[in-house]
Order: sequence, then structure tokens, then C-alpha cells
Amino acid sequence: MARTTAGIIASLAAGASLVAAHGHVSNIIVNGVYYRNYDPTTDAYNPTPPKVIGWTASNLDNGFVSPDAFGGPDIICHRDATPGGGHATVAAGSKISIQWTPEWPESHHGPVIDYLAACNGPCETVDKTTLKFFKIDSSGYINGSVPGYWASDALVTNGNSWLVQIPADLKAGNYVLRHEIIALHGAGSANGAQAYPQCFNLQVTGSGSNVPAGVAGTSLYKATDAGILFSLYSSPIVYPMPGPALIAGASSSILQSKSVATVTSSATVPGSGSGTTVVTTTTAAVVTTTTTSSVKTTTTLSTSTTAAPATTAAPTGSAQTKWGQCGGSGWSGATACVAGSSCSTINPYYAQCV
Ligand SMILES: [Cu+2]
Repeated sequence: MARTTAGIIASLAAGASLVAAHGHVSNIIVNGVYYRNYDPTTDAYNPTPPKVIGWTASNLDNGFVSPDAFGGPDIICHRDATPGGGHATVAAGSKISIQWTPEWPESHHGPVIDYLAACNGPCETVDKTTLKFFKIDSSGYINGSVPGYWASDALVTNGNSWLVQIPADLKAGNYVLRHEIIALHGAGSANGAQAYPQCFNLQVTGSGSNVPAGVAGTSLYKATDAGILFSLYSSPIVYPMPGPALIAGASSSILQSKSVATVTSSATVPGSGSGTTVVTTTTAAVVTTTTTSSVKTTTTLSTSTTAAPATTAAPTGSAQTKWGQCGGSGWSGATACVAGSSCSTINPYYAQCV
């Protein structure tokens, strides 16, 4: 274990020196219920990370997948991704708020795209190369002169969150939701676009019968697609959306608004019964206490759900758990560690309770 952790820290240090913070999805909210995502920047250091709805991936640097990898497995659900250990149950027609971490760079304009793929069995054990993704929304250039106002900017305006609607006529079953921002600030050059896919396991309920056809993740985009090799700085901006066409009846996006969590739930883990709804939240900070039957630990995590200035202060008196982040460039969370661990600076971008 020590050797693995050392390797991860080494790769983080190497990655962090190359790219500034970009981001990942911290959580989703469905009908007021908060589900935590896998956190690549901290869970990788946890010997027993919680089972969550989000897929595990090795984007420890909050980074992206490059166009030269669009034909390979990393584009499916981010780098080295493996299925999330649990899922959330949602009714067809539900709206899901997808919350990104607060550091998304303003310069990183681009489209926001959402797909679903049927798992045909539990998503927790699905082979990602068998997934066939169909596009349920995709929003790109919105308006304005170069570089323009894009869906990514609307996401930032909306408190770094994006609202997605599950098709109301979707057949009940298990699906992977693949949510993605493609940053185009460097896309005028070959291999300059940046894809940030994030995947979540959903169990969709309802009486619909629609299962749209889809394409493999490795066939979504090519490096030379007109919407991938694209200059933001050519006027007028006419953006051809990459990837397959929207499914019948879908619109480019639904009206964006921000969701507020009122309760927190752990993921439903197959064989372990349903997720346990535990603790209520405030609008500024979410404090989650989760006790699972398999691991007798109490985890406290702090995540801001509003867009910023109000959330710069860490929740008063909170201390980061062992293996969690406690400092680094841009970090606004807890800097104190729980008893028995102390904050150790690993590099300018990351300090960890060890
Ligand atoms: Cu960047």
C-alpha cells in the first residue's frame, strides 16, 4: 500500500507541475438529495474510499483527456476509469444537478454535453467498452463576440453546475450518465482540445419503453472533427457540435437553474440494501456523516454548494479526515487535521492529512 501511495503522489506531483487546477464534479443533486462523487484528488489517497455513484478515475491533477486518446478507453469515463461502486435511483423525467468544483478556469470555453448508456445489468460491474452512449443534451456556443459566451460559461454562471433531464420516456433500468465539458481554448491547434468526462451510475425507474441507439465511447469523437479541432478566435463563431446527433425529441439543454441539497444520501451498493439518508445541509456548506455497515468509520466532508465568495471559509471548527486534502494552491477547505494526523505539504498544489 505504501508503495502504491508513493507512486500516486509522484504522479500527482508530475501532473500538477504541468497544469493548473481545472476541476471535477464534486456531487450531484437529485430532487434535493445530495450524492457525493468520487474525488480523484483525495480518494486516491484513501486506502478504503467510500463506494459512490461516480466512477473512479486517475485524474488526480483535475486534468483532461486529449484528442490523441479519443479512440482509446480513457475517453469513455476519464483516465483509467472503473465503475462506481454504487448508484442513485432516479425517476425518468427527473432533473439532475451536476456540481463542479469551484475552480473551473474562465478561459476554458466550450460545450457541455450529456449522454446516457444502458448497462444491461448492474452498472457497478459493467465493461465500459460495451456501453453505447446516446446524447441527451449538448450546448455549445451561445452568443457574443470571440471568444464568445459558451455552455461552459453558463455552467459557471449557474454556480458551476449543470442541470440535466433524464428523458421522461426512457425505459427503466441501469444507465451510466456521462457528463462532459470540452474546453476549446487551445483547440485551434492539433490535439489542443481538452475533454473532461465524468460518469455516474443511475437506476432509472418509470414506465417508458424508449432505449435510443448509441455509440461506443471510443467512437464519440475524432481528433480532427470540426468541433474538436476548432479555433475559438475566428469570427464569426459557428460551432459544429461534435459527437452523435441528439436523440429524437431532445433539446440542446434545459433551462439552467441551481439546485440546493436538503438531505444527503450514500450510494446504493448492490448486495448492501439501499442508501442511507443521513444528515441535512445548509446552503453554504454540506456536512455529511456516513456510517456504513461494512466499515465502521465516520467520515466528515465539507463541500461548498454555492459559487463562491460566500464559501471561502471552511466550516468553523471542522477538521479534515486522515488522507484528505488540507492545503495547496487554491484550496479553501479545512486546513486542520483530525486528531492523530497532521497536515503535510506534498507540493505547492497539495497538502494532505497524514
Ligand atoms: Cu487548462
